[in-house]
Amino acid sequence: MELMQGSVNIYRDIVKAKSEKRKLFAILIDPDKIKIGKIDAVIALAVGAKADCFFIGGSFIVNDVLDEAIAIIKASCNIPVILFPGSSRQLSYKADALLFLSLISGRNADLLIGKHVESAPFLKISPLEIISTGYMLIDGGVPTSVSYMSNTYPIPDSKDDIAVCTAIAGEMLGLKLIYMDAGSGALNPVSGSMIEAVSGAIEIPLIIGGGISSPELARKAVISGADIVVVGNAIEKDPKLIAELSAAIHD
Ligand code: 1GP
Repeated sequence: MELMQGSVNIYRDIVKAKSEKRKLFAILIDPDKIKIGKIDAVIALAVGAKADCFFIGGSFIVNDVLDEAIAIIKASCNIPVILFPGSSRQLSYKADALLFLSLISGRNADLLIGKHVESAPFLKISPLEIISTGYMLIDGGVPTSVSYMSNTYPIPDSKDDIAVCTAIAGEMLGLKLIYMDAGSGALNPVSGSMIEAVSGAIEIPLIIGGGISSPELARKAVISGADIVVVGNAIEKDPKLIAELSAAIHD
């Protein structure tokens, strides 16, 4: 059930999967957290479990290994690599696509449009597929790097109505994906009721991530309406979870 291997149009394939009610599994690799030597094992497990794509990035990359990590993945498999940048410096032409994130849950103008203006000329000439994405930070019960680094408050986890209106506004602005994120290592993932409310209010695909630490939580996210489920931390801790996560999301 893998997504778009060797594809040239990743967004088209995400929309197709949604229309066919196929749920997608994205493995998040944060080059700050994963040891380069461990990537091979994660790739082998991802291929075996038919993971759909790799997201690569982090809110605070200090190690200069983004290019290297992507090169290793590209040399080992056909699973698409999608940049999930925490800053405009996290750019690599070796990836297949880039989530062009606008932090629509926050009110930091730089992260709504400022950084986009700065990076636009480079992205325009890049070979990357650019996928505009409304990024919504949801309170996951612990302060997150994203919240601190972006200087924005997350949407309270009980405020489904604010999340719904934010996602609708993002869709009306022409964004192609909505990504609701409780933040890496969140105590509480985005609630089933919020996922259900938002997925029922928009037509564009919905990505859910943050604090999904077990196959049961991944399953809950897809049953509630997630189109793509992203898992990072739990896989860093125990890569062998990949097979079970994949089954929970795909079956
Ligand atoms: C964070 O959504 C991602 O931006 C994944 O979160 O690392 O908690 O799985 P975890």
